[in-house]
Amino acid sequence: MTDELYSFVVVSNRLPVDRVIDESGTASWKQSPGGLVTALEPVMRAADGAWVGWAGQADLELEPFDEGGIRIVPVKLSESDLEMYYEGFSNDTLWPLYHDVIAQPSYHRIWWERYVQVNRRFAEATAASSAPGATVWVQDYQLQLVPAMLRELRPDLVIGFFNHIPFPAYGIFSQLPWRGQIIDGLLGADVVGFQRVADAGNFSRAVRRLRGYSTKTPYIDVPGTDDQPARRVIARAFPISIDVTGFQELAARPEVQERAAQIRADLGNPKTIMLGVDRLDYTKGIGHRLKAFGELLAEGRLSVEDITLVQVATPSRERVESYRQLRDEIELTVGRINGDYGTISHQAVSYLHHGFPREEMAAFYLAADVMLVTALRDGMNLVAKEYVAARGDEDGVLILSEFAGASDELRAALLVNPHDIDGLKDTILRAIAMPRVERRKRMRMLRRRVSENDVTHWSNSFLSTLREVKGSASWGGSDLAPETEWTIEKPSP
Ligand code: GDG
Repeated sequence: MTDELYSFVVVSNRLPVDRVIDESGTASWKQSPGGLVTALEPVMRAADGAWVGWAGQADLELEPFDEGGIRIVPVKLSESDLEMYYEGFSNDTLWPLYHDVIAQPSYHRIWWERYVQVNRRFAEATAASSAPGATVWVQDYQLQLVPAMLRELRPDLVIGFFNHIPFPAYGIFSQLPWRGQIIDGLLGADVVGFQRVADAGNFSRAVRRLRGYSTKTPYIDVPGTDDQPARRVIARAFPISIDVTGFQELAARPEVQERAAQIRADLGNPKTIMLGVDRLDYTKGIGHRLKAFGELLAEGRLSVEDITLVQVATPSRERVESYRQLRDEIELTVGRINGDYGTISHQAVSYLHHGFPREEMAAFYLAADVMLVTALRDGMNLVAKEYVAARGDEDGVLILSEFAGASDELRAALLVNPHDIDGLKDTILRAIAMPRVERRKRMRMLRRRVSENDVTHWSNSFLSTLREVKGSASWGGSDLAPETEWTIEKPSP
């Protein structure tokens, strides 16, 4: 534990650094290139910031250290913490539940108990690192109890929480045996941020149904108790984004452009390259897009001579049973499609089950004529935004699921319901045949939208809302206009 205190503290399950061990066995740290770090780095430097989280390796006991100008405060997780708190409750209970029960959530009391214990450990590490009156920003569904635990330990702190995944409708959320505790945990924050307006609405409804507190968008009034004064919590949407400039610059590099041309040549210069980039997760609708593509080949509406689907499926949560099953299903389907329709010179699906450097990802985006994002449920989907940011040539067609948060902003994409396989097939054909003029028009609109809201805008917007809370005389005194910046059009039926 650290004795040093910080005025801005970010808390997330995973630290933004990876431990790398060189050939001589010496360990060092490498910053992982996530959008969150990019966005928060300037704030971290300016505000004397620390980051609390797990270092990515079980049973590793580490003292706080500095890396890349950020104070890193590691929280130890044992092998059994990982099984019960992380793979269990976070990824096999909350993840499927919050993604509308696409897979069956498992409810185990023993997992819940460990989730409570580990959340307390994070809260204690954060309390011990935070200066008086510090601002703390807790990230994501693994740590939903931290805000209330932290408030109890340190009522002086200003606490924000951001949920990166959807927040489900009450009919689904109410399945959770510990639903009331989760709501109380989140209400410990001053600002609870969500990806979509609908998620914030679902949360407020759950608060009304479970606790009966009065809500008036975006406010929730939490009554006082013997120990704590009444408070006003803000629950609203702050749609996350990417480091747009960074991505644009990456994609504009000559070597990345050359690599994109090389990818096209290596695939045999097909007329159309279609691309999917996802963690291998059942929420991403990879099976649905393979089904649509396979049927189009079977019906002769597409031919492997003309089109290749490149599917990057980054390995993910491989110790969770449902993910192992998914991998088997996807790989069986890919094998069948390639076996049925491939030729010696043309593969139907180029399936890549590994991660790539960012440069290679950018080259994939540049090479792709059609980008397929067919998530069945997705908090935001940053891949859609990265594709748009990469396309400085104002070309390429984005097919985007209306069930991804990104569809609220990226209205100029071809929006699809991935469950409607016939609709998806027709949309794929429409994308392939789309004239250059329409492609350019749509891509320009998409690029404008993505540029307006980059990840720095997202973090500034969240943090300025938190600052208003901090600055207001009473907790209920914020005069923030409800949903001003993020009023978003409703998806079409
Ligand atoms: C969660 C929510 C929300 C993927 N493969 C490689 C690679 N990636 C990068 C992508 C993108 C990121 O990972 C994936 O982000 P997504 O948003 O698409 O999805 P989740 O991982 O499920 O993220 C999601 C997000 O949190 C943020 O709030 O949008 O809804 O589920 O940046 O490019 N990057 C590299 N190699 C790979 O092989 N370098």
